[in-house]
Amino acid sequence: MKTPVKLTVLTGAGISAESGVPTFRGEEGLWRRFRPEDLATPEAFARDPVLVWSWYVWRRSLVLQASPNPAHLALVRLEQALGEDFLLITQNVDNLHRRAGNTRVVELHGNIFRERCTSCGLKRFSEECYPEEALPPRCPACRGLMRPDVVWFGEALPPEALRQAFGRVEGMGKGDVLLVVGTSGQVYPAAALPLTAHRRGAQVVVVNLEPTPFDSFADEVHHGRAASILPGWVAAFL
Ligand code: BV8
Ligand code: ZN
Repeated sequence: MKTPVKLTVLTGAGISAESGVPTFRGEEGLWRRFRPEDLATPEAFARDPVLVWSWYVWRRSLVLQASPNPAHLALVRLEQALGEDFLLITQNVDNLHRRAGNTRVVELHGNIFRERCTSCGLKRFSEECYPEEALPPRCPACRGLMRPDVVWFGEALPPEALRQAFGRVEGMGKGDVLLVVGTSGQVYPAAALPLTAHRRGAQVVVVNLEPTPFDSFADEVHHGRAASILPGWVAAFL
């Protein structure tokens, strides 16, 4: 067994593409049909909570029909082998990493199956794909407006998730590895993580269908589908 190294993974929508969940910026991307400012912002929700909820209910139904793919399962094998030396930081809100079996997961942008009350802050886990007439859902405690517990554009990321993610990469050193899978590197602050890791001397490995802004400084770049590349990469790493 090699000397234990810390392996951290950063994932984006691309890792779920082969589960049938559309990415954000690909040709079939979610944003193609809708403009981000129309849906994933607090202003959009204030303007039309039913429209925004309908989009999330549609995405919940898509994700519930999806299953984790070999790329998700390869990351479970990494966690099983590395334990505390493993951490998974995801931008995805589709809960597929947890459904696959990962537990050491930092959700930078929240979770589409969690919702919270805009008045009293109550949070609950729900896979409910509410019918139109039941939107927007009301808080069971105070009847306030429930919202998806995800981070919208212009909203701060959850402080605890930020602390865990940036604390992890800032604590990296030579020999540590950051594996970056399925992200276009357009959304900040998540997109700042790989360069921070690189600057701390960690080895950066990119697995993505298309070139990314990280390719220029990455130690290893694999262009292709995560579900085809990751199982082999993980087997060679362990
Ligand atoms: C913040 C949750 C500050 C919701 C998401 C200018 C104007 C306005 C704002 C900004 C600006 N400049 C910067 C900003 C800030 C903004 C931002 O970065 N905007 C970008 C677009 C320019 N960021 C924010 O607003 C963040 N908050 O900065 O707050 C602040 C601070 C204090 C106090 C108050 C405020 C919040 C950002 C979070 C937004 N929420 N999601 C929801 O999902 O509905 S972001 C959304 O994009 C998803 O989370 C998604 O994960 C994320 C990133 O996208 P990717 O995951 O990378 O997906 P993408 O489709 O882009 O790429 C997929 C990749 O996979 C592609 O490269 C493709 O080639 C590849 N791929 C495809 N198939 C495969 C594959 N790879 C391998 N295998 C395959 N099979
Ligand atoms: Zn409430």
